[in-house]
Amino acid sequence: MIPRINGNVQMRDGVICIPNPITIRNDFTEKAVHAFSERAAESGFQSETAENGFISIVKNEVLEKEAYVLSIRKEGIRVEASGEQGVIWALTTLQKKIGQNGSVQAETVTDAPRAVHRGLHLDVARHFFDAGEVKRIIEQMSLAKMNVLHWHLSDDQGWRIESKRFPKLHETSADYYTQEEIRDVAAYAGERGVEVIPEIDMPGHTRGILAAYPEYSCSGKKTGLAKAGGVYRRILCAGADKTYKFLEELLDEICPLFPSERFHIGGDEAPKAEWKSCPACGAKMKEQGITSYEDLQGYFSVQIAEILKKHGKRPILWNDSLESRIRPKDMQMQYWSVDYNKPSAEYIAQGGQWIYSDMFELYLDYPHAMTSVKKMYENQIDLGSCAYDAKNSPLGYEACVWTEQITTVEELEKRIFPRMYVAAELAWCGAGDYEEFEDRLRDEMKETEKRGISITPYKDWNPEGQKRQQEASAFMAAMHAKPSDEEKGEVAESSEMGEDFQKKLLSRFFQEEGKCEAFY
Ligand code: TNX
Repeated sequence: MIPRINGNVQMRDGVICIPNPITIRNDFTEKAVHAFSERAAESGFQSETAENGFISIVKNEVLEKEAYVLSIRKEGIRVEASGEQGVIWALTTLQKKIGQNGSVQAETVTDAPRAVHRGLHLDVARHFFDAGEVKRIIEQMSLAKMNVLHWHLSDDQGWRIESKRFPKLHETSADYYTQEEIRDVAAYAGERGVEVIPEIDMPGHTRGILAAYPEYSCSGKKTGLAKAGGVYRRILCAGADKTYKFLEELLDEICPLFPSERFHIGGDEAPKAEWKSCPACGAKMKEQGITSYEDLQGYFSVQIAEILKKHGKRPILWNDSLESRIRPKDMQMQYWSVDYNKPSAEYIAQGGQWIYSDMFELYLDYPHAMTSVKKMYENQIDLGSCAYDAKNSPLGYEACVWTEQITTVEELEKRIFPRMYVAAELAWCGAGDYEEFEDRLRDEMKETEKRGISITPYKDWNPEGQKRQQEASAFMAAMHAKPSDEEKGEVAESSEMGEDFQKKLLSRFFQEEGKCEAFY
């Protein structure tokens, strides 16, 4: 089973046959047992509520937020938890333990996660995956006790939310979720213990917005959706008041679709070239006494955070945003890039809340040649110059799947499975012996395949030698392909596109021992 129980299992005598129908006494809301009933039905078990249920689910306020005690005995099964997520994880454990023949070993399981944030980031902007496909992934996450889907819903290549207020947004991008679908996905996730955090990336990565409403860039000039990955110059204008008014109306419409109390506002890779020659940005800086373009981005983020606050939400930002001294007070930071290590180190040392998504360790768009199962599992959270200890350790792990190069759901699933389960294990119980973990992972993947999910076959989990070199180089070349003539002027002057950068990146991936100086 993945993840391993992070507590203890006390074996008892006997094997218990699960009755059909399963009767449940439940102290919580219907939501807490809904996924259980659906999954049970798939294996031919009916379930119904009853005062003297075979399964009794009781509130135990003493337990930590997601912790549970599952006690399986002849007389019946007892689940104790303080919150709904604890109930969901207990019932998930139970379901995974029930064998083909509907029986389960008598035992008592005490379990709780080590990290509060156990996430998957899914980019549906570069390539779109429909609501049903997203739900399938959410179900696999829940079975691995992961609790956050970070849904990257807009980027240079597309905007994916129906907007009644600004319909050109979804009309321009063609592939999008209706508001009803979004509510449905968030509710489905909620029943599975998964919080859905939307990301509207800004002020950079916004051609999805600007292709529909170019008036919110500095030049106001027409632009199209990006056709390839990369970093683009065209970004939102941080000087014009009308940009903020637009974003306020837009967020007022979007925020209520998501029950989460967090909202990711991106903030990564925002080239400042256009701001530098924009009179409105210049005037805003003067008015606010701002002296750097990084701080102007900080000012922008603070304005957005104020809008979120009205909706009871706090912002998450990629760690690029820490280059600014002006920051939303209640933010959380998501660490992906070592390029911003100095401010990240300071932020972490000061006790700022953060999520670990190091691109060298947790990027699932990268092939196994770069991020193998074993390498992920053996990750030690080494941020080079960022010293941290238990007191300011991350909220948890989030594996990221970006989709510039991923066009079909089969490819998407192969990138995610089994590696998402490595992140789930690290976040729930931490690493132990790799061989032992790998055995469990192989069993787990058999179950995942039975559910019709595409997985990367075992032989490709940890590529070695020539094959590894080739696979990694091919991916890098595709990722950093030269822009088309049409797009050339739109691409940011960034070292990240150059061959030197690719070489540096690859050398970091192929560095088996120690760290590559260039990056720390
Ligand atoms: C960097 S990670 C990005 C994304 C790309 C990803 C590709 C981050 C905050 N920005 O825009 O998709 O690399 O791996």
